Amino acid sequence: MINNKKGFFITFEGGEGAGKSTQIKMLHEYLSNEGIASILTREPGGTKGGEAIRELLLTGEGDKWDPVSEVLLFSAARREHILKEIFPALSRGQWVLCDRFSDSTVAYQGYAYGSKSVSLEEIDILYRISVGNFYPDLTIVLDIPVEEGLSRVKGRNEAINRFEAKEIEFYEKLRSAYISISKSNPDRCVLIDALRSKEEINSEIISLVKRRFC
Ligand code: Z5A
Repeated sequence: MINNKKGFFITFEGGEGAGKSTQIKMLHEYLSNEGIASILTREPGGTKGGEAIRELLLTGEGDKWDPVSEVLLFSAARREHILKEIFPALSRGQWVLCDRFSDSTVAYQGYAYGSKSVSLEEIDILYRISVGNFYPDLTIVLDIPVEEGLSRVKGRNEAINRFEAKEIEFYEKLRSAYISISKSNPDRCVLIDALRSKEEINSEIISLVKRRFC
């Protein structure tokens, strides 16, 4: 689906409050200081339609959507994002830094819902329909103990969304899912200990990016 990719595609993943938004901004600033053009985007979102779908997905009651419906909505937002933002930026030679991407679908809808989770085969079929045979160049997975991540989210003093008011078991399954995804994709994913200062994590991410791409 993209045959003139010039930039790199880096995704940030992890459980609640792991520090993805903080770290993605720090990397964006570092790249800009180095003269490397990058765009910072997020899922669900990143386009007008994607942001409208985000509003549908994040607001309301926890059980507002069936897990399959959620995957369909995330996939529709992802297709818009890929076609209208991510591929064009990569073709222009910009790097794309994305706050969450398809591993979130696998971790949240594929594992964390337990017996109500969507099968990984179905998630994979929808990925191929909405994105095709295209994957991030690097996925940074921030790992943090559940209690610490949730306490950071509460400390932010912002309204909580549908995914931030689940039972503790949900977040434990989520953490295990991210560890398992990282182990299954060792060439693409790097698991990073997020229970450190923002600056320590940032410097590990910069070293990693320099080793891989510079
Ligand atoms: N979702 C899904 O289910 N399926 C999918 O396919 C996709 C998404 C794509 C989007 O929410 C939701 O959609 C998401 C999964 C679901 N679930 N939730 N919620 P979102 O985009 O609104 O939120 P998020 O991605 O989950 O972000 P977050 O976990 O709430 O936060 P974060 O980005 O990981 O952390 P942060 O905002 O950078 O930091 C949190 C606080 O901690 C903040 O006050 C920071 O200043 C502080 N912080 C950050 N780093 C540190 C360190 N190192 N030390 C101390 N304090 C820190």
